Order: sequence, then C-alpha cells, then structure tokens
Amino acid sequence: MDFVFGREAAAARRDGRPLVALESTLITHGLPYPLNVETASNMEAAVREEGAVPATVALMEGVVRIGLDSDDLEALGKSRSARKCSRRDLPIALARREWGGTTVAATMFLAHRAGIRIFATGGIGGVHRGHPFDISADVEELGRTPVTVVCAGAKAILDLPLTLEALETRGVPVVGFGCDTFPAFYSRSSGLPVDIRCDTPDEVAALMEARDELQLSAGILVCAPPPSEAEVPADEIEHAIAAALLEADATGIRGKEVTPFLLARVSELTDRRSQSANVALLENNARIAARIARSL
Ligand code: PSU
Ligand code: MN
Repeated sequence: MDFVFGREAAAARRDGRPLVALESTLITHGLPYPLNVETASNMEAAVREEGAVPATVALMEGVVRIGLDSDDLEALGKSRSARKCSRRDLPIALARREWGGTTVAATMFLAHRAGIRIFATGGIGGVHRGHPFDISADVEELGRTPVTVVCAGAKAILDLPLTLEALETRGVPVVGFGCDTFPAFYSRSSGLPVDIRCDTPDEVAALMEARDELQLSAGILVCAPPPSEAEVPADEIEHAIAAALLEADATGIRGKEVTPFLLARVSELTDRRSQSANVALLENNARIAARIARSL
C-alpha cells in the first residue's frame, strides 16, 4: 500500500538519514489540546536536536501519513473525531477515510512497513490491573514486529509484573537504558528487574543487530526512567491511580476507553503533576530514540 511521506521524512529516506517514528494516540487521546500539539512538536524538535529526523505517524482522511508538518499536527491535535487506532482499527479507519491517532501497536506496524526501525512513545500499554485478560495490543505487536520502542516502561495504571510476564512470553527483550529496573512511567523505578542494562546507544544498536542476525521477529523495549525533576514518586501517585481505577470499574468504562480515561483522571487527581511528568518523559524518550537511530 502507498504511504504518504511528509517532506522532511521523504528527504531523509532519500538521503539515508536516521529516522525516528513518533506515535499519535498521545496527540488524539493522551493529552488535551493545545498541550498535545506543543508536546508533539517538542518531541520532534528533540529528535532533530540529536541529529535524526522525526516522522510522526497518523491517519488523515484514511491516508497513512509518515511524517506530519506543523499544520497537520495542529489539525490532528484539534480533531474531535479522530479514532484511536490500534492494529485492528487500521482497516476500519482506512475504509471509512477517517482521521486516526496510531497507538504503539499500530505505529510499530506502520513504521516497520515504512522501513523505520525505531520509535519513541511515553509508556506502552500492558496488562490491566484486575483485568488480566485485558492485554494491550501493544504487547502482542512487540512480540511480532521488529521495531525498537523507547518508552518509560508501561503505564503505571497497569499491572507491571504481569506486563513483564506477558512480554517475556512473547520473546521481547526489556532493556533498562541507564537503569537496572523497569521504570514505572511517572516514577523512576518499579523495583522490577529488566533483562539487560544498556548505558549507550551503541549497546542498544548491537542488541538490535544481534536480534536481526537471529532473524527474530520481536521488537525490543528500551526503557528510560522519567527525568528526576519531573518524576512523581510512586507512593505519591498510587492513591490517585487506585481512585481512578475504582471509578473506571464503577462507571463501566471498558475496552479502548480505559487508558485515556485513567490518564485524564490521574492528571486531575494530581493537579496535573502526572501530566507534567508525562510531557517531560515523552521528550526525553524522543531524544534517546534519536541517539539510538544515529548509532544504527
Ligand atoms: N504514552 C503516553 N500517552 C498515551 C499513550 C502512550 O504517554 O496516550 C498511548 C499509546 O498510544 C499506547 C496506548 O499504545 O496509550 C495504549 O492504549 P491501550 O492500553 O488501550 O492499548
Ligand atoms: Mn485494552
């Protein structure tokens, strides 16, 4: 199928410059306007500062776009009808010529098709607390698509030990980038061990090459803790998460609505502290992904 590359991304492909894919569900469903557009632009700027080229992936009128310009970002960020597109939603949004924000799963899938090997997000989806059958399609995609995902772990609203088990089952190596434990998204450590610690982009690049040599099809999860000045310590955020989870269960929020609801509620309950951490870690992850892209 034909993808439409943005100008900057098309030029980078032609010249063989390193590309970093960025997702767009955080724009359409993760953060409110105009913070969403501002954050997406800051992530792009961070990638450029590190000498790589950003390609934000999204659907616009049923067309897969790899790389958006600032008008596109603004339009996507303002859109009230964009569909949250995971893998299973892609054919629906395409057939109906809709706008869509792509999740980690859908962005991995599309980035791989577009020849992009690395991408940055905030936190992946995983196994939901109290609902062990609600496993994000992100986990499944990591098991079958060889794209490296830079994140701050899985979102703290999830069951982190079960999420790590699910990743293990699917053959996904979990890397601590400058850390020995799995970060907990808003806070720097969950206390749970990672499979390997890497302190440099070259080490991650070597891991990716070894994976390719083995012809393994799984992705690699690179986890970086949120910057210390932005972190919300786990014991301070846990009561907000617990309250938001109770509310979600009580009001019957289900399926793809769960994650956006919890992120928004935790933000309200923490006076936006969780949101500030989210924004800071997104930019940090984009920067790290760009450094790894340059090493490849
Ligand atoms: N990271 C963020 N904010 C987000 C997301 C990640 O900082 O909103 C999105 C990603 O697109 C991820 C999705 O794929 O949340 C997970 O949704 P679910 O749990 O429904 O799979
Ligand atoms: Mn789910």
